[in-house]
Amino acid sequence: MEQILIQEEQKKKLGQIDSRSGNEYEYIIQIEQSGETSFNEIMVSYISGRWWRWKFWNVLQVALFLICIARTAVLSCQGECDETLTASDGIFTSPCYPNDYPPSQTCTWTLQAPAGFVLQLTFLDFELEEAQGCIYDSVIVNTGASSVKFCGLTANGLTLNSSTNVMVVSFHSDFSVQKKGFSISYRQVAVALRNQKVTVPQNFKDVVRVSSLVSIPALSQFTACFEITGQSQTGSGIIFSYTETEPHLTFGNSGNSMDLIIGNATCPVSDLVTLADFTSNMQLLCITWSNTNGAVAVYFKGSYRVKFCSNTVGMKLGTGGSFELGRGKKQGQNFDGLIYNFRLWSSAMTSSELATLTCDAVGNVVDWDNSFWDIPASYAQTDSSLSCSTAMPATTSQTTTCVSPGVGCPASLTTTTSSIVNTNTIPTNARTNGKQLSVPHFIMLAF
Ligand SMILES: [Ca+2]
Repeated sequence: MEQILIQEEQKKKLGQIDSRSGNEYEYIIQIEQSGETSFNEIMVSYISGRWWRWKFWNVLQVALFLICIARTAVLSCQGECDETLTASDGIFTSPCYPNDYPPSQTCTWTLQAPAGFVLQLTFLDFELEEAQGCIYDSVIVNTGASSVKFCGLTANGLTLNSSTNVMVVSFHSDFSVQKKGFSISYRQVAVALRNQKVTVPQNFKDVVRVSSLVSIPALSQFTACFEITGQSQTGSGIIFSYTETEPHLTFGNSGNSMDLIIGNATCPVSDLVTLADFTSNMQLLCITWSNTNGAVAVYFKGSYRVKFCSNTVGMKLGTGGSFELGRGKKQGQNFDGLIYNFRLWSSAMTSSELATLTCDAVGNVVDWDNSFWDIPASYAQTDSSLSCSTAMPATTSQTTTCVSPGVGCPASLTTTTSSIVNTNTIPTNARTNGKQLSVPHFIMLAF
């Protein structure tokens, strides 16, 4: 027979765990087997009754902690609520979208574009609690010239343009009734080509060219000025060309040397400028030609160099051709770099004229303006640091200088806040919830 003897004196006090919880004891239990003189010892723990109170207290704390964690997880979608967005395009949403936005939330997104650009935003999705005057939940868009307030479903699908390079979108929710909120896309829109530089296409199928709406006259002399940047390169690099049925004017390196090619006459100009002269710093380059004496001059980095190519005397460029950056006829021959502010005049400027030429001097044949160029959008890069970047117009109406579609011509700048008001025909989605039932609306705020 076996028996268990608990020897109180052998109990080992482990220590008081908590003043309110009691003590925990550990006992040595000796198992005495009859007929044997030895004892087997095992350890058991004994915990006094007050331990349960201690346990409850700690479980409660853990539970509260877990509740807190869960709430934090819910609130975490409020992150990045106040932001300044400077990317050229993007999307932002209300907190927790497409789930309901949190109650009592206030957010502000400041869309910031470089000088010379406006911002265009589109409500991809929009649903807020609806109320007369949007007094509960609202989105306010400050376009610069005015402020427009939205709630309900009214903003869904709308596009708004700023009148300056800053646009502020504010969101507010009250304590009750939440909806899924909104998703808004935005993009910076260059007002003028003067704010953009252009990559010379390396792809055969892509062409940056003067618009076919521009009639290029017969030229017996010309001046072409542009700013150019690119890594020093060897091999071929055609910078621009004028093509009728055949390339009739080409400037650049066609593989052997830097040449100005007019018709079938080649004028080597490597002694005036080479591709290696072009660096990552954008530099003005002008090249002039006159058929009276065959003078070819290059103005680059402030120095004017001229030579005479008699084989071009009497040549003439015909009308009706296509003027392009690069050559666009053969893969891999184009200059690998960026061109900005390309302008063409029908006369050969003198060195003093070139030295005093300003970036905003208008080319009388081709100017650096959207109305003169057909530029695939992916080849134009906005850059506020360009030499002739324009200041932001005071109102969007000034953007009507875009006479033909181009990368810098905003597609729908005529969408004004006043026209939006008239499109307000979306049915109500109001809920009562103890609040006043209302009709859909949005509100113009005057500053
Ligand atoms: Ca609400």
